Amino acid sequence: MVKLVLVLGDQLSDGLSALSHADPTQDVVVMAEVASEASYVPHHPKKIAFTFTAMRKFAASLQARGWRVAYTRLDDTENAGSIPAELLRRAEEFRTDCVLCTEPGEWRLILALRDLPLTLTMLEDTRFICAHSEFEAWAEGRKSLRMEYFYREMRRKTGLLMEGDKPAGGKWNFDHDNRKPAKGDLFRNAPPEAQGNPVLDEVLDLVETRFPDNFGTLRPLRFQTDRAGALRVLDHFITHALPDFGTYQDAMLTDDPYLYHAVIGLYLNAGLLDPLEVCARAAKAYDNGRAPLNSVEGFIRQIIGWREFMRGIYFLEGPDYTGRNTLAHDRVLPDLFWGAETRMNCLKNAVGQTRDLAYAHHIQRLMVTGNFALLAGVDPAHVHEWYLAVYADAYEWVEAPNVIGMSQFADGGVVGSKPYVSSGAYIDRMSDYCKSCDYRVKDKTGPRACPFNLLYWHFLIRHRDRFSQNPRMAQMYRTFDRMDPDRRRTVLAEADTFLQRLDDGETV
Ligand code: FAD
Ligand code: DLZ
Ligand code: SF4
Repeated sequence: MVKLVLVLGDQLSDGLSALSHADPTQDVVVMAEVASEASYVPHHPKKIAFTFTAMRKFAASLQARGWRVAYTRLDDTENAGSIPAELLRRAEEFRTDCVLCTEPGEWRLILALRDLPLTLTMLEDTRFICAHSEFEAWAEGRKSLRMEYFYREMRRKTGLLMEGDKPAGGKWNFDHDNRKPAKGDLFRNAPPEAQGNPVLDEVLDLVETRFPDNFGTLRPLRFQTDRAGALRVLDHFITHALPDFGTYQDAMLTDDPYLYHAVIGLYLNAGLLDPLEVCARAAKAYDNGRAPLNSVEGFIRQIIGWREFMRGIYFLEGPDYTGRNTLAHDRVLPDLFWGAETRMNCLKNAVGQTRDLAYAHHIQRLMVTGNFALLAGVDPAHVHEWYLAVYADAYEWVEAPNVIGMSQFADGGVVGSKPYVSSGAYIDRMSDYCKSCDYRVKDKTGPRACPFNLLYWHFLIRHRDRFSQNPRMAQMYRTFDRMDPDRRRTVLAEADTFLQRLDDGETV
């Protein structure tokens, strides 16, 4: 019997397990642009346009290689509106009840597919280095799951940067050499931008018409939308940015959104690049003396370490993970996240860049927007929805552990051993934001005190019972306790006032 081979918008890989297990001479690939996927969160228009364009091009490349592809466009009149409904429609059309798919990256869709009244074979997603069973075996019996130990296993497994059974350079992790601030450099080479193409132009018009109110600037869209383009971005990164990636990976600059970052997350997650090929290219640059170990190790750790670890956590923790709220935070996400005016220059920049590019790098996500949401006590479900919507690389399997876990500590410490919080001093050290801000980062109290300075103490004191015994946080509590009592009262009272103004919708 003919099989329907489902290929989702983030499964655009020639080596996809569902495709490898199908027969191009008789099976039918099903791909569908559907309202349910395009609107379960208000995705950034660039993300929708990237996804649809890449889907259309991938479908064309499959057809060129002899596959029969049943492709549904968003505006097709018979579009059934969701992936399960499209499968049912195609099952009737092709008189079959057999569906072959690769496991989707979201519980939501996995559960919906399992509910279908069709015979479904769901194959493992082999585009990842660590299978679910392997992660479960690694996690079994451990008191806490720490990325660093998992990462070492992945180094051993892949042989990347290994000299026999020892790590290259004698250490697993070279972060000690990293984390320097960066200076503006007019000659820094940004990732190659794609020019328009007819497929993209058509999709841009569609997205403009169908999603006029979504947060984010649609045009110009300069992302690559096929594998050849994604490979060009990778080449560019390896040659021009990788050598400095490690040193400046935590730096933030107003006029340079990309710095030395690869800007490949969206291509990796959509399936246009393969994580092992990316890491092999970086390792080769080290072997050839073209990039130093601190950068190459740091980069490879992000991919075989953090990326795989986050996926492992998402599937290990189960479908309720996104609803966790250990710190019982319940503030509504402030409007400034959706572009409302703010006097905080760091947030204005990180959110503005996100609106324009559907991109922000890790430290902007973690230490600016994430840090602020956590310090202000925003409901992690709102924060999760925002991140899932606004970044072109956002899919729940990787976004949720980063947001619910790493950034908001809403999972109570599954991902990280302590919350990522900081006062304004960290942002000042790593960026050029503070010097153009209405607030003064050196002011701890008073009318122009940096809100991060106030909220930092407010957060720690709100959660004293939970965190004061944490050995990595005890010093912060000692610092607070050594402050003059009047000053302590003032800091907390000013933080309360700030939060009240935030809740009242004032421009803060
Ligand atoms: P680079 O800095 O050049 O890093 C190279 C690659 O390493 C990335 O493309 C990515 O594949 C991987 N990587 C780096 N850090 C992580 C990490 N913490 N988790 C998983 N992979 C990582 N990444 C996503 O892919 N999708 C998300 O939705 C997402 N949401 C995030 C939300 C928050 C609050 C935080 C703190 C981080 C999030 N990240 C997410 C991780 C990271 O910020 C992005 O992967 C990275 O910014 C993508 O840009 P880049 O390709 O230039 O990355
Ligand atoms: C992100 C996205 C969007 C915007 N639209 C579609 C779509 O119309 N059809 C589709 O197959 N996939 C889309 N995707 C990617 C899916 O949301 C993604 O496959 C699931 O969330 C699982 O990770
Ligand atoms: Fe952000 Fe505070 Fe610096 Fe302003 S002073 S940019 S609010 S950290």
